[in-house]
Amino acid sequence: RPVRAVAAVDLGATSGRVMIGRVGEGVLELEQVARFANGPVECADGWHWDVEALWTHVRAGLAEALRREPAIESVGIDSWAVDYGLLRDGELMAEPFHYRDERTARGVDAVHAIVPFEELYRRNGLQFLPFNTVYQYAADAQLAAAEASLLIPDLFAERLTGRRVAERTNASTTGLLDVHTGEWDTELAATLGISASVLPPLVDPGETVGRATDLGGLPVVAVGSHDTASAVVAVPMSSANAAYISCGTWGLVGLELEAPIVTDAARAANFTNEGGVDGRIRFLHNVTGLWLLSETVRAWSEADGAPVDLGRLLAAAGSVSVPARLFDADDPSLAAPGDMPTRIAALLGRDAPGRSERPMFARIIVESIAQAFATTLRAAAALADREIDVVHLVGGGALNTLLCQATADRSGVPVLAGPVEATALGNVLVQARALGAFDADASLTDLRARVAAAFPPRRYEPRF
Ligand code: LFR
Repeated sequence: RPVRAVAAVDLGATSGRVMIGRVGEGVLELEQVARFANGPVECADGWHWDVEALWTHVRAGLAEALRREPAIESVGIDSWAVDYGLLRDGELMAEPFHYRDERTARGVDAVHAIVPFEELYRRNGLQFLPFNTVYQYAADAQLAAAEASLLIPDLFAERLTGRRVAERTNASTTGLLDVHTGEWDTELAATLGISASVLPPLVDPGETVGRATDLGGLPVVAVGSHDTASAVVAVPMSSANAAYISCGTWGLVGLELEAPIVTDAARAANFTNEGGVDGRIRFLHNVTGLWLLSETVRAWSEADGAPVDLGRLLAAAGSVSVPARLFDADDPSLAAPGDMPTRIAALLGRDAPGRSERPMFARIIVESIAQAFATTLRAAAALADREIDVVHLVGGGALNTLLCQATADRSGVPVLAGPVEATALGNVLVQARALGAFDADASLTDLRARVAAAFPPRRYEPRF
């Protein structure tokens, strides 16, 4: 088989990238074409995304990818979940809100007043996150006037192809997808006063969405457009008892299952059942991940008037002794953008390190994240009745050796770190399979074996 080339657009909450992926016999490669910063933008009415800036980067990145590799056969887009743009007369009605904007609190009360959380969980299987799309809709005065609501990757696919669809893995994060059937729960939507007409037809990863007229008719192929769904495709799991942590802005900690678990215990532990590629279930919990570190570094850089070097900070953090006192990485006070060092110090109280002890502060953050990972892994094992024997840590967090080692130490199981660009790889692999780069019936196990061969993970043994 010849080497096939595709383009992957992967938009994370702190950075986005456009990649060329090459797939063939013994070949699985990524070439980064563009990388750009992303983040919350404060406007008069709250925190938004700068979708137009992202769109400019995406278009320029795709043009450059095609210039470098004219053999590209398709493009796939993934991004963070839950956020959406409303369309009327073919135009975006407003800049999409950022999920960290606190308007969602109103939506939570409004939804739960009509449908209690217990019932929601039975229907959609989602952990409670105050920003799940269904809560955002309840706080969005413009929804009633919209023709369609498109999640971020679907919004960009629409701009490229003119087609309005909802890719299923990402749609599963809205709260309006039936966790048992994978179809829109139109009854729930109606109960909540959400018109079914704004919910576009669902498509599955691997289906062609349409053709990008501005890119010479290049097909846009649906991938696991929820970034975490794409990341899980490229977790090189080989053990049936493997767990994963997809660690970027968030640490998504859990298991891949064949069927959802919506028991009272799963609900109480706040575990989610998101839709995966090939109909799998991503049974996981959101742990606040590198957000704590990136927001802290941002605050220090602002205070210093000069960028703080994360690499050097982490190296210094590695040589201080393991802190005795940690904080709860999932504390709600850490969710919104802002002065992270002050908020973390408030949680640590009298044990907070002094202002000059930045390496110690960074170490406490890393250890606290690792501790939350370990606790969540234990909960996942208990809820799914599985003995976890290895944890794959993929995403940007795999570069953080301190975090990988601390996760192994605190969870008591080996950590296999990498690939760093799991999300882009998962995006590429699903497109490549749709193009016929593998046997037609290539399973996720086959795709993961390719990943393991091309990107051998780095192993961290628990030290105690
Ligand atoms: C990770 C992620 C998580 C989702 C959060 C908000 O990038 O997609 O899976 O819970 O961002 O969308």
